[in-house]
Amino acid sequence: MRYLTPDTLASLPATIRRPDYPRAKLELGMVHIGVGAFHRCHQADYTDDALEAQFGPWGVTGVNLRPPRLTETLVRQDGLYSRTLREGTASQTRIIGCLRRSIDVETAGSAEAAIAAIAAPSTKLVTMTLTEKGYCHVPATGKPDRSNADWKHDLQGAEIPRTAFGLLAAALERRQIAGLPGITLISCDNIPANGAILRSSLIAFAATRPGPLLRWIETNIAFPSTMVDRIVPASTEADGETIAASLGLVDRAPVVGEPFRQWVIEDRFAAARPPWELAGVQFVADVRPYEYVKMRVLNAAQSTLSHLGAILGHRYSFEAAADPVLAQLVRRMIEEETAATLPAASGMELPAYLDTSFTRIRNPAIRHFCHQIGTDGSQKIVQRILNPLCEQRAAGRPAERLILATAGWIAYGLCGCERFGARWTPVDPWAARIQMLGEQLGGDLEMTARAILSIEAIFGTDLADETMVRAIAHHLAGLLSDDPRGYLAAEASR
Ligand code: CS2
Repeated sequence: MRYLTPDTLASLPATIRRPDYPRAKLELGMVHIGVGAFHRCHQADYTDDALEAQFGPWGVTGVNLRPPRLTETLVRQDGLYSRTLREGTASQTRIIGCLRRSIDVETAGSAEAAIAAIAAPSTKLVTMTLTEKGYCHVPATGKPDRSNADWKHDLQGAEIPRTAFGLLAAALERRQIAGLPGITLISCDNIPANGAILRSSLIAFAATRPGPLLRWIETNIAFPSTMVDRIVPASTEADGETIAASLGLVDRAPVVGEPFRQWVIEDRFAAARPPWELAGVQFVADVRPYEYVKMRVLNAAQSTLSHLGAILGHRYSFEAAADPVLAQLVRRMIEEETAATLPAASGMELPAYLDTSFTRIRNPAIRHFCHQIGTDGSQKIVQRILNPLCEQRAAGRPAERLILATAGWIAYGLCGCERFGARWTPVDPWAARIQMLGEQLGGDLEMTARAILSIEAIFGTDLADETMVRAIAHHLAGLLSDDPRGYLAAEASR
């Protein structure tokens, strides 16, 4: 079997687009931490467009602190991989070339190569996709979680860091000692004010180290916040096979996403950057309105459809979105409740943005498992569901459907309990706690709701009142009954 490599690039069918720039001359100017499917299909796709529009020193060094192992995939293909966009039966594939180097910290047994890449004089910025929980923050407050096990591990000065903070602190210290200029750190994760959260966690981490590092970071590093958007499920074996058939070669790191993409970045840089605006990236003074709308509409719809969808037996989010009961519930939640909490974001006005979001989630060519979206829900529901819920309640406006969506997440977690049928094993930092509460208290749903709502790291302090307890317990009884569909159908039309 032949594989995708620089040597086999020329043999690809003519319909496959290849990097249209002198890749061999591409210098390394950026590092990306967390090379997963989303990075490969989003930031790297934009960077290849920018390189084609205006060639410059913007090659990427990819760094993974944990699996997936790049040594088994991208390293063997010299960083080349295919990205395919699918909508219905249409599909379009290109080969991305900007990843010029890949480093696996775990496999290397040392972070030295990654530290050296970030500390290199030619490096101007570091982008990252760490997932929500990679920021080691308390979801409800955004503050660093000093009890986080990986964070504590890295504070000991571990050889192989488990968090981006261990790696960044070591690399930035090296820059500071060498008298090098500052750089820009760009979070590309779905957390509100992601630049501010990245900054606050990094500052808290650096504050524990002796010397001038903390002050150096404060004066030399820029942390623009960003809104990133493209639906990109984890690649599957079936994707690999279909793509191998269309390439006539095996690609060990294919990625499949939807055609839609958006990237909005706060215009605040410490050093040069790629001309991403030539690829359609929006540079704005304040990214907040864009991230609020995206997380409270698109992401909230995905999470609610996935939690409730899994309970109704749907496998994929496109199936859940095509279920009339769930679609009606989610539409009404956003139109009648969330909409009142949305700031004005240019080009993202309702109802058009909501319609587009539904069309995107319903794309049957994007097979996004409900359980993938349900993963780490405790880190997602705050910005997607709980913040608009708190705002609606504080303003004395309706919030019933946001409460139902909250109950949906809790019920999704309780489905892991023996008592409720052990239907699946939720993957979430809080899964064990919820499971324990469900097993111990599940005979009394009000007690269960009260105990779960008082987890402050998720719910803060505004949602643990008796009105919420009763409403959530009522929904749990319906969602965990023998007829959750009947329950939701009645709720949808109420
Ligand atoms: C999804 C997101 O898994 C999830 O949490 O909701 O990955 C979503 O597909 C992206 O944010 C879309 O931009």
